[in-house]
Amino acid sequence: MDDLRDKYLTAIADVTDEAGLEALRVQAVGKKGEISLKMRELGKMTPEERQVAGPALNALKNEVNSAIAAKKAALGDAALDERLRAEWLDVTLPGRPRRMGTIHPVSQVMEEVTAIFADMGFAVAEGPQIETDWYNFDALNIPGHHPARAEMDTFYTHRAPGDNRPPHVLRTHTSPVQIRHMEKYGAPCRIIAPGRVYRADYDQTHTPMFNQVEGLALDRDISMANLKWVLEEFFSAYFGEKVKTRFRASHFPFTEPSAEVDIQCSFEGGTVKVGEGDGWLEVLGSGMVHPNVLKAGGIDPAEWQGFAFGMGIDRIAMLKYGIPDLRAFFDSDLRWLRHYGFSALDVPAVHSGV
Ligand code: 2NL
Repeated sequence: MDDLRDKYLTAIADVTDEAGLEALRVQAVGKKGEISLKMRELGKMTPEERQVAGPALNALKNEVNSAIAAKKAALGDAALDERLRAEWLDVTLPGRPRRMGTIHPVSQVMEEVTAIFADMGFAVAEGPQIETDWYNFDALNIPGHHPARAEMDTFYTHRAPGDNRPPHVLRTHTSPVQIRHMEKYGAPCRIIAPGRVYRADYDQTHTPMFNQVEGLALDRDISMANLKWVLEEFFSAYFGEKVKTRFRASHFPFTEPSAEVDIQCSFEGGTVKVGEGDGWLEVLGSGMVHPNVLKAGGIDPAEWQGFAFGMGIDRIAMLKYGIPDLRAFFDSDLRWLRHYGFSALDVPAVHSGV
C-alpha cells in the first residue's frame, strides 16, 4: 500500500501536462486501474483482513484522487499564466492610423446646392437616366427635325432588328425629371432636379457624363423677377458673399423668354474670383417655361406659369474649389480624390449669406 502511494504521488508530482495526468488517473483509479483492481480483491478476503484493508484502500484512493485534482488545478493555472504572458497587450499604444475615404467634390456640391434650395422651399426630384425621346425632347418643345436634337450629341440605345420604335436615349439634361413631376403632381410646384446627364462630347471642358441641376417653380403669378431673386440668393449662399447676376437675352426651345445668366467675378493672375470685380462668367440658362412644355406636363398654361433654369454642377464645383480640369473629376485618381475630396464630417449647411 505504501509502495502504491509513493509510486502514484511521485508520478503525479512529476507529470507536466494534462494528458499525462489523465493517463495516470486511468492507470491508478480508472475502471481497470491498479487501485480499483486492488479494491475488487477485498471480496476474496476474510472479514478480519477486509476490516483493515478496506478503509486503508479507500483512504489511498481518496488521497490519489485529491492529488490528481490539485495537480489538475495547478496545471490549469500554469496554462492560464502562460496564455496571459503570450497574449500581453499594451493598451496605452496609440492606434494604427487608417486613412479614411473622402467625399467627391461633385457629391459635396450636390449636397450644398440641395441644402440652399431646400432652404428656399424647393424639394428634390429624381428620375431615370435612360429616357424615351418623348420625355427628353418632344415634351420639351424640341420636335424631331429640331437642330437641338443633333446639337446635343445624344447617346442612343440600340433596338432589336425589326423593332421600329424610336430608340431610348441617355438623358441629355434633367428636364425629363421635371416633366414627369408635372404629370404626377401638377401645379403649383417648386423642385430642383440634380443628377447625371450624358452628351457625346469630350475635351478639356466637356465629359460624356456630367452633372446638372435644373430648377422649376410654377404658380399663378411667378415671374422673371422671382427667378432673378432666387438665383442671386442661391449664388450668394453658395459662394458665401453677395454675388450679382446679369441676364442676357437668349433662346431655348423650352423657355420663352429665355436668358443666359452670368455671375459677377474678377480675373486676376490667371485665377477666377467670384463675387467681386467687373468681369462676368456664364454659369446658367433659364427662362419662363414655354406653354407647350406646360401642356406636355399636363398643366394648363392659361392658369399656371413659372420659371425654369439649368446649370452644370461640375462647373460651379470647379469655380468654388479652384479645380482646373474637368476631366480629372471622373478619373478616380486617389491622389486627386484625397486632395480635392471632403471629410465625411464636413456636412454642408446653408451659409449665413450676406
Ligand atoms: C443650360 C440651359 C436650361 C431649362 C434648362 C427647363 C426645364 C423644364 C421646362 C423648361 Cl421642365 N426649362 N430647363 C430651362 C432653361 C435653360 O438649361 O444651358 N443649362 C446648362
